[in-house]
Amino acid sequence: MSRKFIVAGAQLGPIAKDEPRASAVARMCALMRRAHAQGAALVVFPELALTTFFPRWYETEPAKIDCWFETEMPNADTAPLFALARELGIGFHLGYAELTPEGRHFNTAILVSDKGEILAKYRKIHLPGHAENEPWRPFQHLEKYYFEKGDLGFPVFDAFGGKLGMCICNDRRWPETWRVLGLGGAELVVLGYNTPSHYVPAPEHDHLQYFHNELSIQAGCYQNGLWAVAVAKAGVEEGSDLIGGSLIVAPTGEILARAATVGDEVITAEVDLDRCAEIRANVFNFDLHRQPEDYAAITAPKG
Ligand code: CDT
Repeated sequence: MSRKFIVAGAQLGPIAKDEPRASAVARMCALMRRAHAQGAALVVFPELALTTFFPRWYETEPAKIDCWFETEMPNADTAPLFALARELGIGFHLGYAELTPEGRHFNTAILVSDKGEILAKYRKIHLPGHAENEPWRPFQHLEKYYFEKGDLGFPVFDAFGGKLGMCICNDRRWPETWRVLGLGGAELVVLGYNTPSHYVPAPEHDHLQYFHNELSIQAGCYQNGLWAVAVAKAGVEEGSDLIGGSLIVAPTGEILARAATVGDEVITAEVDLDRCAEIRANVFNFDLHRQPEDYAAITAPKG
């Protein structure tokens, strides 16, 4: 049976601080229609796709924090996305801020089937930035303040005729993320990102932000023989410039599609999950060539 299908990345341009979720969802529905018109079976949206990237501001009042979070999914604001997925018969991946009934806060992503059912959930493990307000910065990156570390590991799910994994933004820079997903058998990894082009602690790397994005994703795909769709929230959002360049990468590490703008844009490519074997049966045949007994330092305690 052929395991080929078209995937889409639905890049979002900036979302203003006062932009209602209904407006962001309407933009996503328009992108979903475009992806479907291009034959996509699955469309991938960015990290924290329903709101502006709020960790750039320090806030202490619980109500002013929790207003960025979703307490249920789907909910009144996101229902149109689920309904459209059902109507068109297209799956999607969505990043959002999750507030659980126990009051826990996570940076979360879900995978939704072409019938509008939630198939899988991932909670971001590598939370970048800092845990305390640092007023000297031109903008904050307070993910360690707003979110708990994800508690679901890096699971791999049966979906879309293959094995799918998820990660979120900063996770993509870590080879461990890709290797754990690869060891779990992932054939396609989907992820969203919000990456400022200005890296405050090391501005000498600003011109490398996009290079590091591609470098990490291409290496993750090649070294584990899997596909990836990586999708940005891009453009100048509340004065903070976010890189674009959403991309679709093959198991060979080749980029098959790349966004050309920093606005709302759909990219597509045909994915053939059977092509994972080109790498997995050869140079990265884990059974033949991997030597885990020599890698103990990777999982040793910190410090
Ligand atoms: N959202 C997110 O994880 N962004 C980080 C920014 C760099 S660390 C401050 C990233 O890895 O792209």
